[in-house]
Formats: sequence, C-alpha cells, structure tokens
Amino acid sequence: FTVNRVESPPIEGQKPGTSGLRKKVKVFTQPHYLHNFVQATFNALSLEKVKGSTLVVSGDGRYYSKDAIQIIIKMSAANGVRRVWVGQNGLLSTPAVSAVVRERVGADGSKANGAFILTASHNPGGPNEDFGIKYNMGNGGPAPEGITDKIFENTKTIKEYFIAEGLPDVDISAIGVSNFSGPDGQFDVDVFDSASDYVKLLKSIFDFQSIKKLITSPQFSFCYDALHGVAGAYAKRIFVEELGASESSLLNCVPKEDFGGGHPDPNLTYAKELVARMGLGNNPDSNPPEFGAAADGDADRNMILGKRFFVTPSDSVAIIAANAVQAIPYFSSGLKGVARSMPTSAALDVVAKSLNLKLFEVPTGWKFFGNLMDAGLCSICGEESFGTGSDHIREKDGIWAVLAWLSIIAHKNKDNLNGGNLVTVEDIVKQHWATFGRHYYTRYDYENVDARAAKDVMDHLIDMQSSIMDINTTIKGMRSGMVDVVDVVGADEFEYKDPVDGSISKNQGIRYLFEDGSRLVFRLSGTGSEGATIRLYIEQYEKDSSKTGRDSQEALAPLVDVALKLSKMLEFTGRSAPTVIT
Ligand code: VG1
Ligand code: CO
Repeated sequence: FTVNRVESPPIEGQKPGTSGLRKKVKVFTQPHYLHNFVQATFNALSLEKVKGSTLVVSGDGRYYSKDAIQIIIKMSAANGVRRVWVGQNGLLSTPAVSAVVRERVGADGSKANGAFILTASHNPGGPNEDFGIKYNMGNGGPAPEGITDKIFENTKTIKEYFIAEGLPDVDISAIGVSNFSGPDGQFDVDVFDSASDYVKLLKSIFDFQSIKKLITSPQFSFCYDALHGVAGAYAKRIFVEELGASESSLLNCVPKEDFGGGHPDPNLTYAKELVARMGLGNNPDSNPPEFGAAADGDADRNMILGKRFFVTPSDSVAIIAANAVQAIPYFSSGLKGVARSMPTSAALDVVAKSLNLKLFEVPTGWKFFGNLMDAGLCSICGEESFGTGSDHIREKDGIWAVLAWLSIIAHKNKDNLNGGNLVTVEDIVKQHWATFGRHYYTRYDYENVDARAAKDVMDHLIDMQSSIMDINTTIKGMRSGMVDVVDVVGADEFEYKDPVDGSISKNQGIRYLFEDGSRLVFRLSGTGSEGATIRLYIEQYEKDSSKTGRDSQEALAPLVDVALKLSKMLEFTGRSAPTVIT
C-alpha cells in the first residue's frame, strides 16, 4: 500500500467527554469526522511513538463499528503502526480490551501499546443513535485528561490526515494474521478470539470451581442479561461453558448492532426484562431466580439483583470490598486500598475505616482510578453508575462484578449447599447494613434538558454556595415545622488533586454537605450526545440498625424535596420529574 495525505480542516465539537467522544452516528459519518479524531489522537501520542507500535481496535459491535475499524486500520498503517489487533468480528468488551492490552502476547512476542475502543457504552445504537471512540493507554486504562485535552486541541488545528491506499479491507470475521507491506515496511492485522485472554485472566482471579458448585447446586438459580451488548460474546463461554449455568439463564446474549432497539443501560428502568424476571417492577415473575445481573453495551457496567431485591451500586462495591479477602483468591493477601467516585455513596468509606484501608475519592470517570492502581494504592473501586472493578485491569468490569458477587455468595454458603437454607443476596446486603449502617441513595437523571437551562441550574447552585447561612434559612423556610432535614455545613465544587501525579481537576460536581453526613450532588453528564443531562445524587446515612430497612425513595423523600426546591429544577428546566431514577 501507499500513504495518502488528505487535506482536512478542523471540525467543531470533537471534545472527548467523561469517556471518549460520543456523537450520533450521523455526525460520525460526515466526511473526515472519524479520520480527524483518529489523526488528532495519533498526533497527541506523538508520531514517533505511533511508529512501530501495536494497537488494539475493537468495541461493543454497535452500528458503524465495522466501517470504523477498516478506516482505523488504514490510518494506522499510514501512520507507521506495526500491527493492529482486532477481536473477531470487531468485538471486544471494554474490560476485555483492557485485559488484552495488559496481558496478550502476539505470536511474534509483541505486546500492545494502546487501544481504540469503539463504543458509546450505555447509549443506544443504530443508524439514528450513538457511536463513540476513545483511546486507552499502554496500562490498559483510558487516556488521562492531559492526553484527551491534547487530542481536543489537535482537532481544532488539524490540517491533514494520513490513510493507506491500496490496502484491502481486512476480513475481521476470520481469526488469523494478514500481512501487508507499505513504505515503512511490514504491517500486520491480527484477528483473534475475543474471549480467551479475558477469560484466562478471570480464571486467575476467581475460584471457578466454587462458583460452579454454587451455580449448579439445586438451591441456587441464576440469570444474566447482556441487553444485546457485547457481554453476550462472553456470557455463554463464562457462565454456561465454564460455570455450568443453563443456556436458558442467558437473556439477550446475542450482540446486536442496535442492541435490539433497546437502551443498553443496566438499571431498573432500562433492563425491564431482567427486572421482571427477578420479581420486581411491573408484571413481576412469580418464581424469580436467586441471582440476576445485567451489563451495558460495552460490558463494563453491572447491575446486581437478588430475588425481588435490588443492590445499589454504591452498596455493591462496599460489600465486595468487605468480603473480598475471604471470598476472592486474587485478594487473599489483603487490599491495598479502595476508591470511589465523588458522587458514589460513602458506604465504601465505612468499610475502609473498619478494615483500616486507605480510601480515595476521585472525580466521575474511570480514568481517575488508573493512577492509583498503577501506583499500588488501590485494589477495588466503584462508581454509583453501575461501575465496579479492581486493579486486575484499568477499566470497570461488568462480568468481574458478577463473579465477585457469585464468589461472595458461594463463600457465605460454603457449608450450606447440601440442602441448608441459602444465604441470599438480600441476606448479605441486610447483614452488611446491620454491621456498617446503610447509606440510602438515589440518583435522578434529567436527560436531554435544554443546555442553557441546565447551565442556569448549575450557575444558580453555585451562586447560592456563597452563604451557608442563607442556604439553611431557605431550607428551613421551605420545610417549616419539619425537622427531618438537618443543616447544611459545607457547600463547594469538588476539586481533585491526583495524589500520584499532582494534576488538578476542577469543577467536578456541586456539593451540598449536611451535618449528619447526608449529601446532595449536582453535575452535568459528560457522556451524552445531545442536549444536556443533569444528574442529581442524593444520599443519607442511617446508623441505627432498626431503621435500615425502609424503602429508599420514601426514606429520601424529604431530602429530594429540598434538592428540587433548592435547585429550582422545575423553574429552570420545566421538568417536574426525572427521566430515570436509579
Ligand atoms: C457516566 C457515569 C460515570 C461513568 C461514565 C462512563 O458519566 O456517571 O460514572 O464513568 O458514564 O461509563 P456521565 O459524565 O454521563 O455522568 V460508560 O459505561 O458510559 O463508559
Ligand atoms: Co459502559
């Protein structure tokens, strides 16, 4: 092949968000749009580093992925990349990409230097929906802000990109290596099995035998919903072939370009089928399984459910941390530390305190956990947004979280699987609350709000922060005679200083902190592709074990009321109710 230099002026709006660049497919398919972003990334990494490198290119298989992969292969070849690794059919979950970057060794002994992940995660897919791309570094984690800022700067000044001419489309459905030669010498495309490296890694972390014993025991029943995302490419291999689950326990496990028309977000609103199967929501099944879980489009998120029981993600990470050393072989020699994103509830903090572990509070987005893990400061981390993971890779990991839960259930029932009463998911969570107290938690999302109105809400919330006294007067006024909401004692915008490299990230969410540890957090989403999404996070701690069994929406109602009035949500946005409650 030869190298073609294509003149291409900057295209507006290519700023990577919380997790890469996500836009409507129609935006991505504009001439030069994807090309400019890919070249801007190569330029940000520096062309010397790109030359001779090995790159992984794959994703959740959503619409436009196949075309995008061929474009990125050709641009890689033209920019001097030595080899591109592609998961079969272009499929690799986000955690599997991270595992492949860290663990896979090519037939010629090569290791990967980085990866383009093609996903818009939990956003819907299809010709009228979303596509996305993000770059991960040699540690297998998302590019840090220093790099994503540089990419964005480059997209604003770009003049040209390079693309191979005379390089045929590579058949990504067939495993094997194709060799080509260009001006810089040889260029290879290596299409490999999407699951094997990842499965091998998971088997080195968990005790598959004890999980299998649980799954195949008559007291237990299991269900997994991939919402037609890429988790389906792993579910059969792991849950059925390795762990003995029946095929009928897998729901929506065939990956589809449009996720079957659904919204591949594992929460109580969008994972309707699983929710019903687990005996929750409208039309609940009458005989639900003991355990259910779901994943998002790129399989880095997880929702954990018990029989008629929902585990909040903030509780989930706390419970995994509290039980990891006993239940998961990978952690048997102890945890290095734990971390959560700022809006995630402090349930993990209470566990950290009792286990005498370091706890880190980082901004939203997995990229902030990577430095802590690379520095050996953190073993387990999580976000309230259904993201949980550990330092086995540098992304959150949906299937890892499911295996962590299965390990804990197996451990709690190890002497119990011959006919005793199963210790259930609900038992485990309630026992946890009894020991550590409960953090009532809910998140309200206002999706697709007018961008101006969203900014007004935020500006108003920041303005008010100048006087705590006024805030408290306002709250007392709106709840006259009620004593269920205590005083605000602090209000700020969250700012993070990375303890490893000292970098500072500002404006990471508006916080109102109450005397009893309750919190209201407001932030704008950085993963949407249209308009703005306001996220409101509400949390209240209850130590008294006689009061930890309430319905969470009911328990939080007074605080929700304060949040909505304080932010003037209805006045600014015209929304009387959120789009999604989790
Ligand atoms: C959301 C979540 C955040 C998560 C991010 C990427 O970001 O809140 O916790 O890390 O999505 O997850 P935002 O900026 O929209 O709040 V994924 O599974 O979309 O890669
Ligand atoms: Co995701």
